[in-house]
Amino acid sequence: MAVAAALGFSGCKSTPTTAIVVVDELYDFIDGSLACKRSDECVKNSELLLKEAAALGTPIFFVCDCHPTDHCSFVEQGGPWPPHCVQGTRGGEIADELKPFVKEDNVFLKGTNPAEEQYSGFEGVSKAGVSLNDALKALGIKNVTVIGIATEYCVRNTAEDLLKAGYKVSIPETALACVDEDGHVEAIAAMKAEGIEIY
Ligand code: VGL
Ligand code: ZN
Repeated sequence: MAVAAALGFSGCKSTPTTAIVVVDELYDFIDGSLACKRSDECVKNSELLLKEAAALGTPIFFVCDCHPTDHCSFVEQGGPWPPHCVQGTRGGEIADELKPFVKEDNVFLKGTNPAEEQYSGFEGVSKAGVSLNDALKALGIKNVTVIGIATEYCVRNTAEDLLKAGYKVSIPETALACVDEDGHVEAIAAMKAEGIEIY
């Protein structure tokens, strides 16, 4: 920097504009009450991708379903899902393989309000009270790579909200897991048609 300044060079734009958003790679979606298809492959490929991203200095964000015991999406409350990702349980924990990339301020919780279903991580909130969108904006992020679980629900809703907010959104298909294979195929086609890059 000092050398560059002495040469009258104001510096190149080295701010990264790409971030990775990891959606719900949590034990209930991997091997728990809502175990998803392709989850082993998803976690394995996510780990590889995050290693590469970390080496490049690409910011990594985690979105985590985090429900109270009486969440409205649970069958007992009239919702469609078995209890899952209950606050403080193993089912709500991020996969061990991805834990090395978890930091104090890069985890964004959603679904914490018992009365509200929240598939999208777009408005997930960190411990410090920052929303995912605000964290991305603060870093000047323009491109977001979305990976995780489940393709048809939280991945799709998060990706679509990011797209609507003006981000360029890309999804590597091998780092996804789904509730249902047909639902996965349908969601992939719909996202592609909307302008999300699937690769
Ligand atoms: C999800 C069902 C219920 C998801 C979350 O992460 O896709 N699916 N809660
Ligand atoms: Zn949920």
